[in-house]
Amino acid sequence: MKFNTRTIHGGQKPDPAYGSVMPPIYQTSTFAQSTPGGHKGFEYSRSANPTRTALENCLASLENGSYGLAFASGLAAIDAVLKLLEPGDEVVSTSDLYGGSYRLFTKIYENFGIKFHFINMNNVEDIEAYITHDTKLIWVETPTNPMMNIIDIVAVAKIAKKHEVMLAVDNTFATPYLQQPLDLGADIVMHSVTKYLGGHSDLIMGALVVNDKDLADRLYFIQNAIGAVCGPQDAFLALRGIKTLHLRMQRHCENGKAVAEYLRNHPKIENVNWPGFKDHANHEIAKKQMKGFGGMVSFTTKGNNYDEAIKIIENLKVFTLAESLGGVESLAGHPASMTHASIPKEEREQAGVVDSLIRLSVGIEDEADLINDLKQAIG
Ligand code: P1T
Repeated sequence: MKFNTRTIHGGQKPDPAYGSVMPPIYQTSTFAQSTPGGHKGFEYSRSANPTRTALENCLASLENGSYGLAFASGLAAIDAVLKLLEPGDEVVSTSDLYGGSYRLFTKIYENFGIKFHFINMNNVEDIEAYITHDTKLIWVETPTNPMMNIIDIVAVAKIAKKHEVMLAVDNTFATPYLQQPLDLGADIVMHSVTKYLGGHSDLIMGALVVNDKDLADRLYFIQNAIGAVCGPQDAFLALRGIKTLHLRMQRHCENGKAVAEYLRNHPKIENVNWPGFKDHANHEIAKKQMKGFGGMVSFTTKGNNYDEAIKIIENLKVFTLAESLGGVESLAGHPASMTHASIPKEEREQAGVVDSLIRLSVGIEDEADLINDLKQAIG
């Protein structure tokens, strides 16, 4: 089946009980057994729940993977990957990434003896300088949050294979509609389902998809042993959201382009970060590994003027000032004080997350309303 069909049917068939077309919300913690071990495939909802299983199979199908696992949040999914590691292990990660991922790495896992190297992966060869015999994981976010850098997944995968290091890709910004990291050589693809997959800003959820059976078994063990799973109601909402992923992403890409181009031509705007621009540092790689450039755009005000940035954010009317992204509605954020506040200022600014940076999650409203809103807000 083609991708657009799998968003609707992946992992789902009419429910055997009554033929319900949508997977029912199996709102139950446990399942009756006729004799110990005598059950119909489900025992206890932390271990597995039919609504969650339908979602996990759907996610695996969308990422061209074999095994999907759904978690209580994106960070819970990342946490499960890190639990594959042991004290003394090392991780090489992108330096420009979601602040919460950085916080989990440095404030939780460094205490457990894991060492992280945060590096600029624009030149993929630079990664090799940080790989030691203790390196177990390369963590890549692409496009990066919030600078929209693009990392060459095929090139990183080659390095990972050469050194027998696992490669995980946070595919939250791109979604499997635009980019399928497992096909490009990644071992694990991770999502904050909260964002484009859910698509309606009505749930918090994370996911992992892998191809390797042994890796899937280890992650399943962690998922069940730790218990940071999503509930059946949220699994249902995610399944419903995913059914329009392909349509929404088309419009996100169109509106993202229109907004990026508008901002770029505005005299009061300095830099606009969007991988669709021909002069974006890694535009060619984006073109190679993505089907489109997405709906995320970030920009700075002329002269890096912080007050001007705050004024714009406060003036916006159609864009809502809020954390998160990927919903049908347009959101604006101030990474330095919101999503990336947990990264020390100096490190943050080195990655480009300066105080005048504004991040937009361009929604699927009418393009003219979005442009007019920016026009009146920037003045
Ligand atoms: O919020 P949660 O579902 O736990 O997902 C964490 C996460 C992981 N990876 C990326 C790339 C993300 O953007 C996020 C969450 N990001 C935001 C809340 C944000 O506004 O950027």
